[in-house]
Amino acid sequence: MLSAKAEPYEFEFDPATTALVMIDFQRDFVYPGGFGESLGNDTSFLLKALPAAERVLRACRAAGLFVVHTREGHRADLSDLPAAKYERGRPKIHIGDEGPMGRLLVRGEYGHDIVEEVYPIAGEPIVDKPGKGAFYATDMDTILKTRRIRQLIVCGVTTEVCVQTSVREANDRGYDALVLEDCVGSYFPAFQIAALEMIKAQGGIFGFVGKSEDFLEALGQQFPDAVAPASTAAATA
Ligand code: TIU
Repeated sequence: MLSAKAEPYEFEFDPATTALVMIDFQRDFVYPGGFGESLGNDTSFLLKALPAAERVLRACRAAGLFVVHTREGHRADLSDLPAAKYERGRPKIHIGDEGPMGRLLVRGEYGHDIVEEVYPIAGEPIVDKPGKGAFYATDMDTILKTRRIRQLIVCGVTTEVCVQTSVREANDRGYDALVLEDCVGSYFPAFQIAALEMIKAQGGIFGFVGKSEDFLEALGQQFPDAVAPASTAAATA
């Protein structure tokens, strides 16, 4: 069992039963012209989470952790899009409308896919979800339980919407989740802080919050090569 510094107290995890969950690092959220911007948001805030999330992803891959990615989106015929979600926000362009990166939040479109920096590789399932939570109307729980996963390391966007909803769902299904504060992003700086506070309040009411450097330090106790800085790894390769 490894132990990472976290709040409200250290997060204990067994790499064999731990999965890295990368939530919705899609162009539609992190780049201008996508669904996020259609709601009036400044997408540049989300890109801040990407470098640390990429570092964690590479280290987890090198350490052999199970990695799962999620994407929020809908069928091309929008048959799984509730009217309430379609109308919400009264945006100028809706889910399913054509934008510069293809139809907004529609599966198979360029904007719906994951950004290159953290793009999934073979062996890393992608869970397509119609809602904000990673477990609602998906096979996420089946995928994790089949691998006997019990602890989750969570990166992704946005902190107070899909990340928090997914962590709440994970908590109710019996998982322990560690949210890495520098690997999650919000369009709203105040919500970033509040969302993380909520998770770790009341003794960790539905999860833990930590920093990527502390998680990587813990992982490095068992897999020193996996977390070696790029220059060291290149020098020893
Ligand atoms: N709008 C917003 O903050 N988030 C979403 O709509 N989806 C996700 O968080 N992925």
